[in-house]
Amino acid sequence: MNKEYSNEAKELREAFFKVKQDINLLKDEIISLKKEPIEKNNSIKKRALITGLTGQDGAYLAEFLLKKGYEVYGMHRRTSMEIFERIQSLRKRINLIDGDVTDMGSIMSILKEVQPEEIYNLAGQSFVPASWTQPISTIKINSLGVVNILESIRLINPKIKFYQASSSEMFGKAQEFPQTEKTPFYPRSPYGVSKVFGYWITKNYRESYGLFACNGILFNHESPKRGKQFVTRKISHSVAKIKLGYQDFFEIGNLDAKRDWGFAGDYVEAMWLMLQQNKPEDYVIGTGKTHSVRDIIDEAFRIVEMPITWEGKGVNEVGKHNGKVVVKVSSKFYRPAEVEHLWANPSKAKKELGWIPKTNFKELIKMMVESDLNHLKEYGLLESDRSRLDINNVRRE
Ligand code: F7E
Repeated sequence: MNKEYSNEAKELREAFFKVKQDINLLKDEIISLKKEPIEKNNSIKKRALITGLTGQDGAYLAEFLLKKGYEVYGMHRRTSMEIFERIQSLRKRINLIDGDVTDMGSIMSILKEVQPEEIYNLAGQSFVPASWTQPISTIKINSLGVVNILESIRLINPKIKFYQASSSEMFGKAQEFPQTEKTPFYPRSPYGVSKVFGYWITKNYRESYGLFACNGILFNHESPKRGKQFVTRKISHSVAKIKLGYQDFFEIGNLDAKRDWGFAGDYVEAMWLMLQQNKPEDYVIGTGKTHSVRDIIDEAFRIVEMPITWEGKGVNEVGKHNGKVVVKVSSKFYRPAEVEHLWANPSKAKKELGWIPKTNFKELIKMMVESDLNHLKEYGLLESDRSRLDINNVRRE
């Protein structure tokens, strides 16, 4: 069912879908404005600055803070191609500012201009495999970026509350199960190492200068807005493409890696709650349940009514539906050092923040697969997706 188009037809088709998408986004914006009036009791509007606004978490947090009545400022790095896909429907309600966490001067001017009460540092190089190919830039953004913001806060207004996006990747080769705020770190990638620095410098500025600075140690959190290179979205998108006949199979790495997977929309509330406490502290945020990559694949195919069976071992393992291969293991997705199992104990967050995740694993995978199916049905396979398929019709990421 692969559709072929002439170049002109392709351009027209893309333009048509773009207009259709813009109309739908406008509709969404109107619906969300009608449905979700800003919470009352906000006579004085709080001002929040989000770095990394254009990422998955930035989009959910901006939406959350707008509903709370905040004035939201979103910092984004100016690039030749601007990516505002995730915040399209909120764009008119957010103040966008050019800035870069690796450039302390730019942070200082933004703090002077915006005068935020709260800063959420979500900017980062977040794709773990890219941290082996670009370790230096990963460290510049994920480690030095944090100290640039903390220094700017210290020099300009030490009353600003600061949230640091710390990561369960810091536990890496986990030293105990499940992991709590007290579990020692053992990072397994330059990404994990860069996040350990971010964690400690945040804690250190809290202890050295009395800053209200918190680490949210977030376990994997996913959504339909997740980048397609991360395993959950890679699976939901591939399964939707297979179901609709755009692709025959997809390739995957370590099937047995286990993570504590939750919904990003639930996790941004925990970020906000941390900054509303009387005392700044660090919190583990996760669901308390783990599943393997294989579980996600089984569940995603079950949702589209294409149950699969597994055959073979290691790199020779395949997943089949009705005797046809739909998943192949490939060593090119293995990591130089793997994190085999992460499992959160979010008791402290539950007790002190009153935070509990609302979405379970099955609901999360269903939400992601259905979103990809609906998007593909409405817009077809976009050129940007097509170009990432190689001659074997396999996504290379
Ligand atoms: O991999 C395995 C892979 O890339 C999850 C980031 O948000 O969460 C995320 O990091 C697991 C790993 O996320 C493929 O080996 C198998 O064990 O979805 P991921 P991640 O590396 O856990 C943490 C908390 C962060 O902080 C990060 O910023 O899945 N896996 N096969 C695969 N992973 C990918 N990407 N692609 C595969 O084909």
